Amino acid sequence: MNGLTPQELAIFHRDGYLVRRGLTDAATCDAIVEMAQTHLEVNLAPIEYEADLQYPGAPKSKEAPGGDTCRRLLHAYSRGDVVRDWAVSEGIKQTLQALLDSPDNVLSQCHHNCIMTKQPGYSSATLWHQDNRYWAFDERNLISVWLAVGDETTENGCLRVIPGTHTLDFEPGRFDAALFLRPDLGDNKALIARAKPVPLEKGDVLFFHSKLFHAAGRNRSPETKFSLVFTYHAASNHPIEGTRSAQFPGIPL
Ligand SMILES: O=C(O)CCC(=O)C(=O)O
Repeated sequence: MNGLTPQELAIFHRDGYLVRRGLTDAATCDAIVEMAQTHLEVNLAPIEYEADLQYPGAPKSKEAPGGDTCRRLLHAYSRGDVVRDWAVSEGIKQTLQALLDSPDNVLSQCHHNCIMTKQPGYSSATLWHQDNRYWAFDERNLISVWLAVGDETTENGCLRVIPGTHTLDFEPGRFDAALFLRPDLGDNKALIARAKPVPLEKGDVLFFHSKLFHAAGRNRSPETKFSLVFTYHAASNHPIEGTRSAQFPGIPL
């Protein structure tokens, strides 16, 4: 039940992502939401604020209206047993063994490792990017794992992906200074026209390749959208010493 079919494996290699529907039970999702809400209420650090990043739609500063809106609760792995148990659970472990074609895999505490808290009102949009644009490993072959602890729709800002882009390499001129795809270029417009939303239901888990281009809109619903996100890599794919990717030890699965 935790393993993958050959068809699912082929879809991941073709598209760069795979959704496993209902991989996580509702009680676990509810417990993660409850924990995240408590941590939000008491501003339990470390937190990344919308105003820190200045993505489109973010408050102009910490002092502006909505300036204290949390974008992500960081260091999710350290926030509670329910999160830790999920991150190393059999369903995650076995799926990654198949997708990475590796028996031994590791959770990176340095990247993602967060609970996204996309809030109504002051949440921002995330432009088109690859997750590994600032990461430093022997190989650009990592997988981000995104648990929908509630339903994710285009209205509340679910992820959008451009299928198959994990296999492409682009010249630096396609990107802006922050390594987002420049939306003004014709070639980028054609690529972005192929994008698909990835709506998720509570308990669904999205696995996506670190080179897959993805983006997301703002939350236009009245409720906060919480998502738990971790990044994993094969034990044989090492972070480069001295970089942010090697700042904290990996957690073996
Ligand atoms: O939910 C979003 O805005 C997208 C987040 C994202 O893609 C990221 O943090 O890498």
